[in-house]
Amino acid sequence: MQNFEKAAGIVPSHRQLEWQKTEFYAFCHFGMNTFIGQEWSDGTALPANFDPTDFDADQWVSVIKSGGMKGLILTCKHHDGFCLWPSKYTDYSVKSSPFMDGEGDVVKLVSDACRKQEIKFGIYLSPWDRHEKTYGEGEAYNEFYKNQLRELLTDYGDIFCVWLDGACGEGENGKRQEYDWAGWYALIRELQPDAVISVCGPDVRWVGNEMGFVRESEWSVVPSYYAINEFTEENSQKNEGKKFRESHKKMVIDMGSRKAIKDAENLVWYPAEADVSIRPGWFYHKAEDSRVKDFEKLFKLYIGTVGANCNLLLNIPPDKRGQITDIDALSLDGLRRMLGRVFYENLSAGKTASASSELDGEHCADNILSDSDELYWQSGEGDEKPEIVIDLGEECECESIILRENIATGQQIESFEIQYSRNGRFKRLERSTVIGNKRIIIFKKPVVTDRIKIKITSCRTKATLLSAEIYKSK
Ligand code: FUL
Repeated sequence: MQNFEKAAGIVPSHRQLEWQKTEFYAFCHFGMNTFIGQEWSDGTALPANFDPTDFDADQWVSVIKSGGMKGLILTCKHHDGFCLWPSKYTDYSVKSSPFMDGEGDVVKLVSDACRKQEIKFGIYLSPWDRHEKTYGEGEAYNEFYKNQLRELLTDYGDIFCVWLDGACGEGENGKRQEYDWAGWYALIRELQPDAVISVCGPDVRWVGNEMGFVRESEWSVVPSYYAINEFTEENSQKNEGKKFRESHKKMVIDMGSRKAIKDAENLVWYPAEADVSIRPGWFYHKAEDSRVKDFEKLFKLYIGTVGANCNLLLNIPPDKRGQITDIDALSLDGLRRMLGRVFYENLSAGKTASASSELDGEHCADNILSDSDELYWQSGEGDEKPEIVIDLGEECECESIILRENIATGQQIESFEIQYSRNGRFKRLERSTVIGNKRIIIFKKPVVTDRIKIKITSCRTKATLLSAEIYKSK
């Protein structure tokens, strides 16, 4: 069996599948840096600095929900080591700060707000810790880190993601800490078996840059050496500074094509996530209030990530009050409205579809137009270039299409075309590569037609589609 056939048989775990459905969720960088105007403070800033004047976690979650996001990941501890919860294992935390007279617990307040407003909650716990004195001492730090993980994974309800950052700015002459990744993973699996372990972890792949640049063909099945932490760490941030956030030069562009995986010994399901900040920095800085990405930029970012088989983790940093500013909130609200306008009317809902082949009656073409997340179409044996035609019943103006593969049974489609019928013949409208969880294509020009064809020009061992939606904007 060739590797591309093996790749076609690799499927996501249950936790990866659930994570993939989350699609678009928020990062909240909040902590010591928020108050002292830095991105990477060195762990010496006094806890007295941490003093939000009007903290309101419910407001964070309302704003995040208004942008259409389905989860929130909080920087419970960033590189400076300052903890947003009263950890028993250090005094460098909220309990030594003026916040709620040392009685506050930001992790509790935020996780409660997420649960109340029904979005998922995840944690970021920086492996690199510039405050903790055991950092660099091997076992002692690994135990300290485990203890902190245990606190966060037992006291705050269900956690959907543990985000392990590969960044370290110690440099060659700095402290060197060998992380006990395997021990940490085992603990995460034991305490929160449904949580994905992202970035320096086995479940979710960092796309490779912080600017939302996504490969044209983002494969979720890749050689297993991309899931080794050294690979991620090597490409992660090593110095404080914005240059890193604006570059994608070091990225491996072809990770998953037939050619790229040809000689790989092992293949894994390792889907991509893009982390991007709504502002130039990850933490809030007043001076960047005028540089918040507007809704049109966010829209492009959304289409370019979520619409290219890559989940989007958008950072919205709360300010010194402990709230998300109106500027960021306005952009998010604008994004949701724009999505509502562009994908206004699903012209294919309730219509019919036919295919060049169907595996059997349970995998019929009409399934792609149903609302169900279980029903999907699968091509028949031996059909190497399957086609599926959606009959809209009447001439309509079509502006975009959203396609989803049934990734629960693997990622198969390598390339496809969208065609439209004109005077009884099909003409090519768009060409694209992989689909995966979602491919969104906004047509270069709207077309008036009564039939749209999805022509799969290359697939691995079969083709599946979970859904196809054809839209007209408002
Ligand atoms: C990077 C960190 O160094 C940044 O400060 C930020 O937390 C980003 C999400 O990851 O590696």
